[in-house]
Amino acid sequence: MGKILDSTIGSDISRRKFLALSAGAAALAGAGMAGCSPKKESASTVTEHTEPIDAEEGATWVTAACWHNCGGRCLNKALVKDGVVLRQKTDDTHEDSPDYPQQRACQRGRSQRMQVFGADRLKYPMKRKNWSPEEPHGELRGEDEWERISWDEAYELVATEIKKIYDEYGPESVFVLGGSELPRVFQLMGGYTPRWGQVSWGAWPDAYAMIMGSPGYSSDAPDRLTLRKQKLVILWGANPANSSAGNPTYNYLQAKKAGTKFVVIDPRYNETAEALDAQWIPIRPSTDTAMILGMINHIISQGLHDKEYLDKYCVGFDSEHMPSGEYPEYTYKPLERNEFVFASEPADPSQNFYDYVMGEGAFASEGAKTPEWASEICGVDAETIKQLAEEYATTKPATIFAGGAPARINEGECLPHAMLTLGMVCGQIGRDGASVSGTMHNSASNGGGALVSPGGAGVKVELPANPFPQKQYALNNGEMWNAILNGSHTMYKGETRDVNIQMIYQGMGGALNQRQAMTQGIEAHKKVEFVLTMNYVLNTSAKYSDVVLPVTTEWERPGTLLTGNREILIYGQHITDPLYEAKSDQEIAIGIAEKLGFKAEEVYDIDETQQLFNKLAGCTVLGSDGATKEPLLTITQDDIKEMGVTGEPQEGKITLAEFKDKGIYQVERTEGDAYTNLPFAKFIEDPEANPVATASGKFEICCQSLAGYIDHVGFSEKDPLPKYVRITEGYEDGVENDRPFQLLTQHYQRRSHHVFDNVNWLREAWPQELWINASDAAELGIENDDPVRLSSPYGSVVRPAFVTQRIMPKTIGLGEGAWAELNADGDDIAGATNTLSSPIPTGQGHTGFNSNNCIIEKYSGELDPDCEWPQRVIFE
Ligand SMILES: Nc1nc2c(c(=O)[nH]1)N[C@H]1C(S)=C(S)[C@@H](COP(=O)(O)OP(=O)(O)OC[C@H]3O[C@@H](n4cnc5c(=O)[nH]c(N)nc54)[C@H](O)[C@@H]3O)O[C@H]1N2
Ligand SMILES: Nc1nc2c(c(=O)[nH]1)N[C@H]1C(S)=C(S)[C@@H](COP(=O)(O)OP(=O)(O)OC[C@H]3O[C@@H](n4cnc5c(=O)[nH]c(N)nc54)[C@H](O)[C@@H]3O)O[C@H]1N2
Ligand code: SF4
Ligand SMILES: [Mo]
Repeated sequence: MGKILDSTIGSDISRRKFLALSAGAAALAGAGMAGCSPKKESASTVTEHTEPIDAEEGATWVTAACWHNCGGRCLNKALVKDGVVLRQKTDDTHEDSPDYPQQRACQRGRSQRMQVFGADRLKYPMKRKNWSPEEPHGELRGEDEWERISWDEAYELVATEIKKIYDEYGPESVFVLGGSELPRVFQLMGGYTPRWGQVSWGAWPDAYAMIMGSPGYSSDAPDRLTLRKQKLVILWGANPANSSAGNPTYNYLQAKKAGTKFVVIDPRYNETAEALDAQWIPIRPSTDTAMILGMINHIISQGLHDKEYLDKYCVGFDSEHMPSGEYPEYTYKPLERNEFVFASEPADPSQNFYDYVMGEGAFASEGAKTPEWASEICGVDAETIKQLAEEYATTKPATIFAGGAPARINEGECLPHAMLTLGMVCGQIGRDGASVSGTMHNSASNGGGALVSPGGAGVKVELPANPFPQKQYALNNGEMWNAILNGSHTMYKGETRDVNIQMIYQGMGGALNQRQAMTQGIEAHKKVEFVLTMNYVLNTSAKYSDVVLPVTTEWERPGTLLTGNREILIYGQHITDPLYEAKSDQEIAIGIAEKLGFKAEEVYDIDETQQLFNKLAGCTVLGSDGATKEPLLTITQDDIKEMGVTGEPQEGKITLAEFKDKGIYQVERTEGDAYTNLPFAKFIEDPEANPVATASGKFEICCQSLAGYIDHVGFSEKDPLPKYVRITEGYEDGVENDRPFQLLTQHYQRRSHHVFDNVNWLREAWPQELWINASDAAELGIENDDPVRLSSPYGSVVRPAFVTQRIMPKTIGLGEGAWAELNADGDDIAGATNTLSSPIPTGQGHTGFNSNNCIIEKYSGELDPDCEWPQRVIFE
């Protein structure tokens, strides 16, 4: 303890505060750590305190931000005394009811204090011992020791290095993996190379936009009250109980109580299927398109398709209704590629969907896409395919909610296309709230736009535009490591460009751990001249850097407004002053800019408190007419004075004091109110007057613009029709290449991606285990909890097996986001899924994380539980 205290002298936190803080942490640890005794280095072992502390006297409850990209948005409160958090709780601002629910936090939010006050917080600016601008010794990244440096030294070093790289190699040599603050300085310096590509929704975004003429791939879904009127809901590779904590599963339960039947199609009997007691249809990963085509074939064979709907609202179903090539002005432009020209040729009538799926006309030799044909590929028996097909075609309204996962595959565009086509064939899109969409994450169970929103920060500095902003100049996720190692990347089809990346910057995010092919990424990190990371923990990106700058968490900043759930806005407040020497990203950006000769005002013209005020003053809520935006907050001259900002008093629905006190504004919903979301209702009512923004003005089963776009991007090809294609690293490849196990990298309760993976409470509660089917385990002699090794051409992980019937045979499930930990044999004993994934650029530039063929074997070594591993504590 003495050592820890010594090292905090001169830092921002006082001795008294640190003692209390440690006591709080110890008490918390005692409450939560049963069964897992962390080693000395752990956050939770600072136990020395001699006097009992009446911790709660004079403490107050403050709304504590939970700011992660976790698919939820909930109210967390912290009991704070002198900047020390004693306890946490969640929403008790009003009585809970299904219509007006509390916004209750998950286990991660409730463990947040273990992250913010963890012993492994980055405390000081630091550099790698063997790194200097003259001799970088890149080969030692990830292995070298760390040296504490002062902020002034850090700014000087970073600025000198940046200047050198801009002078020697030019702005394009600076690669920004993510993070929004320092890039402002890079813009002042002449620009930088960005990264691009969809990781979350797989192939949904561009495919949906071009097929449906709407950007609402996630929000074009019934709101939670309309949901209760859906008679059938198919959760297709969606697991909101895991991946949308908060209220979505509760909302689904209300629908179930109202009579909705739920079906879950997933290689795993997932937690949502369990909670809803849904019909579970296990399926082979990445073969869903085959199942969908089998369903459609059966629906048409039975005469259950909605011919009238198809004729009126869609193009491409049969030879009579093909796209004409005469397009109205194209309205939706997702592409950032202005030079791209859309197809203007009429489609060949022989290439229609009916003939394809029924095996007729030009497709006679390919054969019909019958349920039996589908069953061979997807592993679902033909009878089940027929049963679901008939049920979906005849139960109205019925909605399909897809997760991102089934489309998070290589060449993935046919999946959303086929699923949307299934909806069209049954007339199930746009009637009575029914829809087909990738409605996961924040919008799971509750479609529609935000009802309450924050204002803008009001930063008015006009930065010079980055001359390399477009996809052509950015490095795609699937190509970036290769581009660094080999000096070239794809601009668009047939056109590559040379690049010479010499600096990697990672602000918010952790691409090294969270993008494909981490082992290749590590090589790329070792190759360049300089790697800089800003974070509050030593995540994988920080570990492989030269200079690491410690940032504050949201709890140490002036406050923040949190969005995501359409009905609520959360006001997270200042909980504690910056811990140790941490600074905000903005402060750091300014510090570096000043060393480069810029003025602070050239980066930000107003400070973070003023930015917060502007966001508060600009908060709006949608009026009861569902159209007019009204100011949310009443702000007085005294409020302005108290915040020490400039602004004008204003009138709104609630006072700033009330918002601060509750920490949340929640729009009350009633049956039939103006906040009801009925996707495409206007188009269905009058398609001529309200065309959708596709090339043809209708829903496109034959979508030339999507095919043309994919072709233009240049990574893979897509037919204008939704066809089953054998994908790279899919089921068929696995069988053929003797890597027959398909890896699913599900989003896991222990973490929000790689955030929280350092929290021992969560490690203990949710082990990083590898799901394997009991029949496969028996064949390989693997028993529950046995350590096993899973390998691909890119790497290998070792983890304990969870032997279960809850996963499809020849499928492995492993939660994504563990912090990679490579041992001397090169095995990643933490089980980061991107140790195994391959760098494959594909489709619209998305990432096929779930196309990953592996082999599995029993592991002979020992493996301690990861909740007993030492934390990454650099300085005490
Ligand atoms: N194999 C596989 N890989 C996947 C996925 C998958 O399904 N399978 N899913 C993908 C998906 S959908 C996503 S969205 C990505 C997410 O991956 P990332 O984009 O890397 O995001 P997070 O894991 O949320 O990491 C956020 C990081 O930012 C840091 N941070 C938080 N706040 C701040 C701040 O204010 N300033 C700074 N400087 N740092 C901050 C946190 O400590 C953390 O290290 O992962 C993808 N990776
Ligand atoms: N706890 C937690 N929640 C999160 C996140 C997190 O990291 N942790 N991340 C958030 C973010 S940024 C995102 S993008 C979302 C992601 O949300 P999702 O993409 O919906 O989540 P996943 O867990 O990847 O997959 C959902 C289900 O799909 C199944 N699945 C996988 N492949 C296939 C397939 O080929 N076919 C079928 N039918 N099913 C398949 C998986 O077994 C899983 O049960 O989650 C958000 N929520
Ligand atoms: S779901 Fe997300 S926002 Fe809600 S408590 Fe959990 S981690 Fe925090
Ligand atoms: Mo995501």
